[in-house]
Amino acid sequence: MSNKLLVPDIGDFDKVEVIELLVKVGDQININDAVVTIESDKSSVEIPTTVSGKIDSVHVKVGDKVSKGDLLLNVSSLKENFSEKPIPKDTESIIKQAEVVLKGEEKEKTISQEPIQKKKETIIKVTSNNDIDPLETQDWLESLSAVVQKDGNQRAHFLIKELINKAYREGANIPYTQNTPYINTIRPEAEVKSNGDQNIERRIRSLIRWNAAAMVVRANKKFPELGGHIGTFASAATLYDVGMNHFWRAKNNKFGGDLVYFQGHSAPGIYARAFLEGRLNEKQLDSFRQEVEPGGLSSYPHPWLMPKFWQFPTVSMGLGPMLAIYQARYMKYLINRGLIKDEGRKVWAFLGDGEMDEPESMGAIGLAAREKLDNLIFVVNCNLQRLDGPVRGNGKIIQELEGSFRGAGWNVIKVIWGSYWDSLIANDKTGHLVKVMNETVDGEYQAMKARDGTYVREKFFGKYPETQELVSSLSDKDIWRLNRGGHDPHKVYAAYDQASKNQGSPTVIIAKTIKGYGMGKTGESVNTTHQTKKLDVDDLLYYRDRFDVPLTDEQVKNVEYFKPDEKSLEIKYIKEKRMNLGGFLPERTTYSKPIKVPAKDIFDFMKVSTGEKEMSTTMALVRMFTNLLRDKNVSPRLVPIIPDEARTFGMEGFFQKIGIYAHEGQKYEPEDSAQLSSYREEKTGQVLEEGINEAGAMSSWIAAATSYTNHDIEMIPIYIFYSMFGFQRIGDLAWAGGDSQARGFLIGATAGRTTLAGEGLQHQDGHSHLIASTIPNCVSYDPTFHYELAVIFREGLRRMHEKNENVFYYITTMNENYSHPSMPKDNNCEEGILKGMYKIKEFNKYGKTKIQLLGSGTILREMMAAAEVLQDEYLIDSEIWSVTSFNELRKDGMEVERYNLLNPDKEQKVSFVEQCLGKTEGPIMAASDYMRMNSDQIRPYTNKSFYSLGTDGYGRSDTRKNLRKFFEVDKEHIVAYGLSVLAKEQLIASKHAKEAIKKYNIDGSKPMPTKL
Ligand SMILES: Cc1ncc(C[n+]2csc(CCOP(=O)(O)OP(=O)(O)O)c2C)c(N)n1
Ligand SMILES: [Mg+2]
Repeated sequence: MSNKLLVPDIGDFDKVEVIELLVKVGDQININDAVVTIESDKSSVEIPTTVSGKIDSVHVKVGDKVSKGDLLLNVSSLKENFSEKPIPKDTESIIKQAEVVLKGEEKEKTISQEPIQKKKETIIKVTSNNDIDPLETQDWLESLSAVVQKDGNQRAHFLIKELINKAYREGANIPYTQNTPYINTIRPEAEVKSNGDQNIERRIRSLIRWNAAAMVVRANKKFPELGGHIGTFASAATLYDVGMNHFWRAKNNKFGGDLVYFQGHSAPGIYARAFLEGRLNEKQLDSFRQEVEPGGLSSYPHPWLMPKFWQFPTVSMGLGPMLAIYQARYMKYLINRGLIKDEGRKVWAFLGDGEMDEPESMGAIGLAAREKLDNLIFVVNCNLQRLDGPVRGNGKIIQELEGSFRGAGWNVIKVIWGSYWDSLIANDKTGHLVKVMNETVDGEYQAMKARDGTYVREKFFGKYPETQELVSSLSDKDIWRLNRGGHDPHKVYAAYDQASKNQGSPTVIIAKTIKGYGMGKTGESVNTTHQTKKLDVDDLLYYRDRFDVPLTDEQVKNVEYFKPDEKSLEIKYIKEKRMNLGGFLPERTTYSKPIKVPAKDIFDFMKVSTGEKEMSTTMALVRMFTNLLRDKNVSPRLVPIIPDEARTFGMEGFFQKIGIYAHEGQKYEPEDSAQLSSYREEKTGQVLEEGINEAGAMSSWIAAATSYTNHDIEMIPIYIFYSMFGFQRIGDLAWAGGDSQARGFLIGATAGRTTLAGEGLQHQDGHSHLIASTIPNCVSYDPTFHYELAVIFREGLRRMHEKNENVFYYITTMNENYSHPSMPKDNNCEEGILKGMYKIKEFNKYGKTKIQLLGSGTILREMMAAAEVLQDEYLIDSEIWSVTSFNELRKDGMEVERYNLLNPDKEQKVSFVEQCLGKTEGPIMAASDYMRMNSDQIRPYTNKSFYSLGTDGYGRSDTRKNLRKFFEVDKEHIVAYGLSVLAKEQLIASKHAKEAIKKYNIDGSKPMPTKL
């Protein structure tokens, strides 16, 4: 039986070129095997076969242009393929879902067909048919109607609100509202109790509190400039301790480990616990914030500085919450793709209430709910204060957060009141206590904790006679002891327990605490708490007494640490608890295996000329990926990340080939299902299509780029973005990526100030390489030709994923189409590409005057064109250098210069720039599609005269030609400037330059583009 394989629907394209034949006559092929690669001027896509069998004949060859319906292959098979053609997976699941829905509808119909009791017409109608006592319902509704008629809507609204509050407190499942009353979500009766020894845990916590404060105070006694925070951890100690003792499971050889994002400036508390656990010693605590000598403890969680300890950099506020959300999503991605086991691991993120004001903190909460991230738990420490003062003096941060998170679909657990409040709330028969709780604003709550019990009785309970009465038998001391939920280990335990068991949605625990808890008059709940880093003797004595730390007055005066004997109950307990949970935390380890990079020849096709065929480097990159996806080692590890720009970059072919990750699969038949590049979502999909969300995409990239440590699996994330919306948009995340020792590729596509012609000021990037250069472990390149890209990319794979170097790559690719030459045969070419420059062409016709032309990215081609004009019209020789990375050249130059200055008596090293240019003739002129500062970076590392051209100033939309003219980086300007440079160097007469300026209509009086 013979079947024909035809060109499928390829969308809007017609006459598309065949660039690769992946099969030949006689091959056995199976359904979905790629047989041919076709390429339009925008993208290349593989065509998979829809028939299986042996190939009888091939009807196309490379270079042919094909359209929908053209014959590709004849395939002979044993059976009739059409009859055995399986229903596509998507269609099958859609049919199944439709059946389920239909069944559901039938059921609903049968219920609704039951006789409905005729009711008297009222203003409000009963819609539920699950009513067990319609008469009673009727009474209630009639009462309500009467209220509406007699006292108006407002009164009705009030009564309903009161009813809901009452119902909530009785434990009834009430309908959705934005907020619940200002009480704990978990009723005391429903609290799951901890099996921990509360006395020992309190003693341990007190010691951690003390040592955390002591390390900050001691550091500042030595060097007052060092700083540090006491108040934040003081407010969060219980929140951390309960997690450490009972919930957070460490990574070990049996389990992948929970991932905890610690609030940055609570670091002293985490160190103080590690001290009791025996992981850090006194000397190390004494080197808090003194990191220059090895062994110092970093100010905040920085994996770069403490690579065996910290896992996640969090102190730039807002990054922690966002990174944690995408980490949890990435964990599910790995599970759904079958790359790691589902072990029920959790991601916990500790956040400040002030931090929640950062747009990034709340920016991705919708995604967390949508993706049903029940492996994610946020703990917001609501100590009601930020750095300057109250977070919401006039409102209630807890209620505000509750509303936002509930609205987004999270499971919200409020932990507001400690156990001492339980009986008061239970006795609040009139509801006045909850009323005061609801009415009191955070500014008042804060002020109360800065005062005393008498003040609280007066200001809080004194508001209504009913509440005054409620506490009449309590002393002021008792009132003062009424604790906040976040300081009550029982309440915190119950919340963590419920959060850990929650399914189908992420959880946020909103815990109320006191900033500077236990710090007394100078630090507790006062506006200046955040920056209190010095405690005088009286404060220290108070702190000791407050937490019963067994130190003498003398020891307190010396601010000594306290660590019980190794055999003490406390130390045994703290270690035992951690051992039960699998080990210590935080801890950063790596057991991933390197990825074997593909053989060099996988990129050979990029080392030969494209001939007449023109393409952009963005397209060359997509071609390269298509090839990489055929490498069995690399393919499953690739994580393509795109923020809604796949079609811009010609990557839509990936949708069908490797699928878009969607945790629920695809519940609909895509509009373009018949097309080759159909929008295919799948549970095991590989592409992370992030939508218009660069920060989210970057967070995904960081999660994947640190997969080797957090999930012990080396992955190759490739995040492709509009270069302008890269570093400049998410620079802080990129910095955090560097700190995290991320490994992966960032691709700034459609790059360059003049390359992206029509898009204008906000799209045209002329500086991303400069921002990239600020990140020490970011290696960046601006290649021009496809073989440069191939060499750079393969080396990136080798360095990062085979050799496990902790660097990441930033590569710009363009959307300008041109033909690409073959890779020069010169043996040093590859080394030059990687080090940053190599000679690509030389004009030596006249042997009189010479200039060195350095070009980068697409401007290299302007240089090459200018060199021809210089030779043909002005008899000037030149050498043209392709500069793939001014950044890499500068790094080398700096290092060499430093070495030479530090070793004046030794043989002086020569920078790579000087190795290339030192012995050449003539001045140097460099240009790129970036600001002059880009090429100026190497100016100090050569002794020759150096001039640069660049695209300083705001971009604007126009044709590419006009833009290059405007920014003076087109071939005409290069010629004119080149002649001027030679005249300045007294190598030719200035009249030549003047003539060229005139000839090319260059207006010498035009202001600098930076001023236009
Ligand atoms: C992006 C960013 N902006 C500013 C800061 C400086 N900063 C450090 S802590 C802090 C206040 C934090 O308040 P909150 O989040 O409520 O934490 P708390 O200490 O109260 O637990 C500020 C403004 C920062 N670390 N990151
Ligand atoms: Mg705060």
